[in-house]
Amino acid sequence: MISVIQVSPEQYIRRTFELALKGLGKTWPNPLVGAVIVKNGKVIGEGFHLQYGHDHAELCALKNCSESAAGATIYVNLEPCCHTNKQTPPCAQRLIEEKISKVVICNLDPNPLVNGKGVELLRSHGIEVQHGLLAEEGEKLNEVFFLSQRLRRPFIYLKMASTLDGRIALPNGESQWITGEESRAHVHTLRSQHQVVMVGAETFRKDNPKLNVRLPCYDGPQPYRAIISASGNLPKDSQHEKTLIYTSIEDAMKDLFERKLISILLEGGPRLAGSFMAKGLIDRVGIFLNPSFLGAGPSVIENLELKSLSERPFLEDLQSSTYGPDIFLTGRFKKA
Ligand code: AOF
Ligand code: ZN
Repeated sequence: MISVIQVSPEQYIRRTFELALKGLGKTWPNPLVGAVIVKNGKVIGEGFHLQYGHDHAELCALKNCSESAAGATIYVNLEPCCHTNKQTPPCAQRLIEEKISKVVICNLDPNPLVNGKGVELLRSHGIEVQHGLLAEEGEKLNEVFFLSQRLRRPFIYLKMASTLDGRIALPNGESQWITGEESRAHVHTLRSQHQVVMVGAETFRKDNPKLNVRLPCYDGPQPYRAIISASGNLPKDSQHEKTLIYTSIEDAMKDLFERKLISILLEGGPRLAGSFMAKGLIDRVGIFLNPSFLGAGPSVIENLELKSLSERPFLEDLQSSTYGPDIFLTGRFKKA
């Protein structure tokens, strides 16, 4: 007896997420995209967007096809692009040429140059198009790209580390090693997933941090360092080629976006973090909590200055994990 295992469209879309994630940290300012091509119930090609400037996911999957893609269905987590004034040729046009018969999409592309036009172009050539499958999950996967396209500014991920009572140092300033080794190692993974690591001038002057990725066998790009300093008065060695210095948050947001630097890891200090938070400019928080108490000393967030309890910013969609002795919590502030 031959048994045929039916794979649902949602399962193929889930597979596109897995493929897309292989580009994490390398595709910015482009989104994470994966594609699966299925013909007669069999996967004949898979691909993903590996890096900015490289083939888009659909083209990569087509290049990997074990047979002609004519008559096949392509599953892709983002609407195929159709604009031409850019690095790579448009995917929708290529799918038409390859005689793909059906396109199943998770999210429409919020890029105003695409946004529904890719779907229209495919449909105008008689291709069946479905979209919106697992849309919420797809939004989470591409939260950085989607927010930066919609709000025309970079996505800010605030990384913090504190004791359970939210303190980061003793009143005398002693602050080394609040969290464990495993947490500190994970910070390097976070850095590898962002284009820019940002700190305030106070943190920079005090710790003179390298802010680079130090992971065994890491050969990916090193993030830019961005320093916010109202006075611009920084030590000489801060001026190396991958360092950007800004005198205000507003200048930083504008210039980073113009430079296509859209994924920013903000590493403190507490006053800068509070100023960003007060302006509604923090999009995701990741905090390492060491199961200990200090009872006194600076808090992980300063400068927030709320007028009532109801104003306090609330994280949603919390996820927790552990790194050695520490708990790691991450969540998002409500989307705009
Ligand atoms: C797709 N598939 O895999 C990706 C898409 O500069 P380019 O040529 O890489 O184009 C970038 C734009 O294309 C990007 O802003 C987004 O709208 C879309 N990304 N589209 O069909 C992909 N990465
Ligand atoms: Zn494309």
